[in-house]
Amino acid sequence: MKLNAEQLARFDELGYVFIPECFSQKEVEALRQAASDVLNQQREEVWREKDGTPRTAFACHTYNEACELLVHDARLIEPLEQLFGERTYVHQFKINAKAAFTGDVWQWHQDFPTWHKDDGMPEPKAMNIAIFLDEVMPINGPLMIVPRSHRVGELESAHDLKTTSYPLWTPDNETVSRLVEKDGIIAPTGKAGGVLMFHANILHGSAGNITPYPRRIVYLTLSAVSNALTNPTRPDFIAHRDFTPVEKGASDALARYADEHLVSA
Ligand code: 6CS
Ligand code: FE
Repeated sequence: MKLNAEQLARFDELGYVFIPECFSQKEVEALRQAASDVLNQQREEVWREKDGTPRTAFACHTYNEACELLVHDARLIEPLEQLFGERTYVHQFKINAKAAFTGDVWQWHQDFPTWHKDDGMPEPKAMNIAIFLDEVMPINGPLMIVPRSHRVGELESAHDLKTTSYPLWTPDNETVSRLVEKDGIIAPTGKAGGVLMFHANILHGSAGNITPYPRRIVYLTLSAVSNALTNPTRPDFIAHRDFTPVEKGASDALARYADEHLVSA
């Protein structure tokens, strides 16, 4: 799947591309079952909120087949190859649970400072791709984005270790206010199966989820192969050390997996 001229222009201008209903309901259902299975496991790659509910499951593509198929999906790889003009490797893969009632905040941040400072990633030639596993609504902690903020470059940030159970480099409130005053905040919402691709320097965050509706999202981070990590300090299930280009699988691989494995409700 290639981005069209309008999507490319919007990405350049606003710093993100939203593709509603990119994955079919059958594919999403297979991924949702995979997510439930993964998030219930007790293992070091599954991080929890302060109250014990699962928050993030890292690297589950290494032990879950549906997640593995998603990593090789051309709908995710091709647009990034197009934007970077070269092939990509998998820097990170995770499921963020944002559980019903207890899903906690992600503070305002840019992704690149964390990759740069913690992993030694040289350039913002990497991007997060969000795949919605549940409907994202205005009320269940949608990802909020400050459009055009990718153009300001890497903001000064401090390591925030105390706000949530996840350490992150975050800019101060004055900086966030200044950017928001200029360009506002948007929150793409929509059905499960939607895909949101956003620039490594776009300012984003999300509020907690006190609704009964979970908001599970898969995040695949792909980086240009010329942009290999130089000094990773985080465990390899958070910042992968394999910089070989990711291969594209068959275009119907996930749909076929769903046909073979879906446990009907
Ligand atoms: O730790 C990381 O690498 C990832 N976590 C967040 C919330 N943003 C940056 C990055 O994708
Ligand atoms: Fe992020």
